[in-house]
Amino acid sequence: MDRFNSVTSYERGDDYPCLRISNDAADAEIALHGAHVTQFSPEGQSGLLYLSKHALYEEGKAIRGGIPICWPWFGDHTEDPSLPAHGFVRNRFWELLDIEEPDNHTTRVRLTTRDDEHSRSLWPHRFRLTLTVTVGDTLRVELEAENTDQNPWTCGGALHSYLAVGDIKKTFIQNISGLDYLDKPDGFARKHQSGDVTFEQEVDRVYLGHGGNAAIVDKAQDRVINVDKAGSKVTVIWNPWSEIARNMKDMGDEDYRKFVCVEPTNAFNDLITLKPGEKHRLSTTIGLS
Ligand code: TA6
Repeated sequence: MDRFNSVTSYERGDDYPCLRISNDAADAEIALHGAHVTQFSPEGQSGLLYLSKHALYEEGKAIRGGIPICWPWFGDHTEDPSLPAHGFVRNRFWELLDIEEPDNHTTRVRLTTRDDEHSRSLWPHRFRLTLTVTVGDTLRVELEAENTDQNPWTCGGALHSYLAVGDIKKTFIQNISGLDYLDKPDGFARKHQSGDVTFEQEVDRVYLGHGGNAAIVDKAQDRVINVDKAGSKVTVIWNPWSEIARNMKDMGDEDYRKFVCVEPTNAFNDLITLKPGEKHRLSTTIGLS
């Protein structure tokens, strides 16, 4: 890798390359596996992303925490549940495309992946993905999907962001009120959200018609994480609560208290169809307000 002021590369274990970014505005880390942003801390702040101490750093396994890239489908595959949950691009190494340092406060890293024999055995289409990660006062992550095939195809996806909070029981989410959602623990029953989203049990909800911002109010740490997005009309909010967390081998038993996922999503009534040569961009910007 060329020399950059704010970026160093390192290996986490054998053959598991990662990038560490440290500029005047923030620190961040990205694993090339899954083009996965695992950490982001604005100067003087504790991390805005939760990362499990038990996360697995192995090819083919998604990292628990940070921002997994779900693509080309979200959740279970609708026709074939034997296919990997949340698609396959979070489970493979991506390539580093380039790095830019426009000023001392900003570092931009681009990573890419495309179809190959293995991907076409899971999803029979040609594509190119480019992830642009911009580390500054805020963290911006943009996933660009391009149809490089001869025919149109349809995809879903999500930026499955694990946001760090001091205590989920003292956390609520604003700017979601008034929307309908599909409640996964209740068989995807359609319900209505009145007021802020609060957490007293497992929450796994698909909010429909949510095109804008969500504010995660973290009373325990007295801070508000702001999540803005573009290219998505669905937001998934997830916290597994105690029992599911206990059964996840890559998460500590009490870790459900330390995060909430707020996920800019393309799924359900917001799937994306691209003709040959067309592109779709799904992005999130995460910062403190
Ligand atoms: O986004 C919410 C969700 O789809 C949940 O239903 C839950 O299973 C979670 O993602 C985690 O999925 P994973 O495959 O990363 O364990």
